[in-house]
Amino acid sequence: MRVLSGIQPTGNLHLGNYLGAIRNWVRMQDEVAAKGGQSLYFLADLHSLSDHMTREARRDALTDMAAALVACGIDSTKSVLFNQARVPAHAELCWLLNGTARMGWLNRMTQWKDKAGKNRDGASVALFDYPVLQAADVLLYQTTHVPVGDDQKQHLELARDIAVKFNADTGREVFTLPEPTIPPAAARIMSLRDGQAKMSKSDPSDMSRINLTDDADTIAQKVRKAKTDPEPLPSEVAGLEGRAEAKNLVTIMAALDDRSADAVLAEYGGSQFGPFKAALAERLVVELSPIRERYLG
Ligand code: AQP
Repeated sequence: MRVLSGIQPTGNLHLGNYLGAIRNWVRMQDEVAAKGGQSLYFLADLHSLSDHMTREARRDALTDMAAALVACGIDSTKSVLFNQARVPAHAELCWLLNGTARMGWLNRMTQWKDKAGKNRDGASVALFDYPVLQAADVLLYQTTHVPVGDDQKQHLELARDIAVKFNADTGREVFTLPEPTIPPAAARIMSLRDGQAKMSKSDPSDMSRINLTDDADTIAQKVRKAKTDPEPLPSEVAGLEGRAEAKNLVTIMAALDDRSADAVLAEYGGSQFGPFKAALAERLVVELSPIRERYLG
C-alpha cells in the first residue's frame, strides 16, 4: 500500500481542504504504517506555477503550508512530506506522459473549463496540462491510494486512463492503477455564501470559507452570516433536497462529528438555523483551535 497526495501552496488552508483531504491524510498515516505501507504527502509547488506569484510570495506560501500540514497532524516520523519541485522526476515523467495523454481528454476536464472560463486562449499551458502533471505525481511512486476531495476524482480517472494507455502502448505493466480515497461524508464542502460553489481559496470573499487560521470570533461570525433559507431544518436528509446551503451546513456538522447527516437531523430537525449555527460554530472552534494554536506557535 502506498498513499500519496498533494496540495498547492497557494494561500490558507480552509475547511474544505481539511475535511475533504487533510484530515484523511492524518488518519491514514497510522493505518498505512500498520499495514507496512508508506505515506507520501507533497507541496505541489510545480502545480502552483500555473498562476503567477512573486518568488518571495511563493517561498512564504510554501513555508506556511508546510507549517499548516504539520499543525493538522502530518507527522514526519510517519509520513514523507516533501516539495514536488525538489524531485525533478515529477516534471520529467509529466513530459513523457504528455506523449500519452490526448488533447480531447484534457479538454473534458471540468476544472480546466471552470478555471480557464471564457478566456481559454489567455490561460497558461500549465493550467491545461495540470492533470498530466498530477498523473505523473501519482504514477511516479506506483501509488495505490490517493486521498482527495471529490473535485479531484475526474483527474484521478484521467491518471488511470493515462496509465492504462501507457501500459498498453508499451506492452508492459509499467504503472500501477491508483484508487481515489474520497471521504464519503465531506467529499465536497461548499461555499458559505453559495451552496452551488465549492469552498475554495481563490473565492474573493473571505466570508465564503472557514480558514484554519480563523479565530473563534471569526468562525462564529462566518457561520452566523452563512447563507441559509427561512425554513426550519428537516428531520431527514430527503428534506434537504433543493436546499444546498442548509445541506452544506449539515454536511459540515456530520463530518466534524463522524456521524451521518440523518443522525445530525435526528438531533436538530425542526430547529431554526440560529441554535444550529451556534452549535456548529462551537463544534468548529473545538476542532480547529488546537490546529490554529499549533500553527501560530
Ligand atoms: N471544497 C472542498 N471540499 C472538499 N475537498 C476539497 N479540496 C479542495 N477544496 C475542497 C481538496 O483539498 C485538496 C487540496 O487541493 P488543492 O491543492 O488542489 O487545492 P485546491 O483544490 O486548489 O483548493 P481550492 O481552495 O479549491 O483552490 P482553488 O481556489 O485555487 O481551486 C484536494 O484533495 C482537494 O480535493
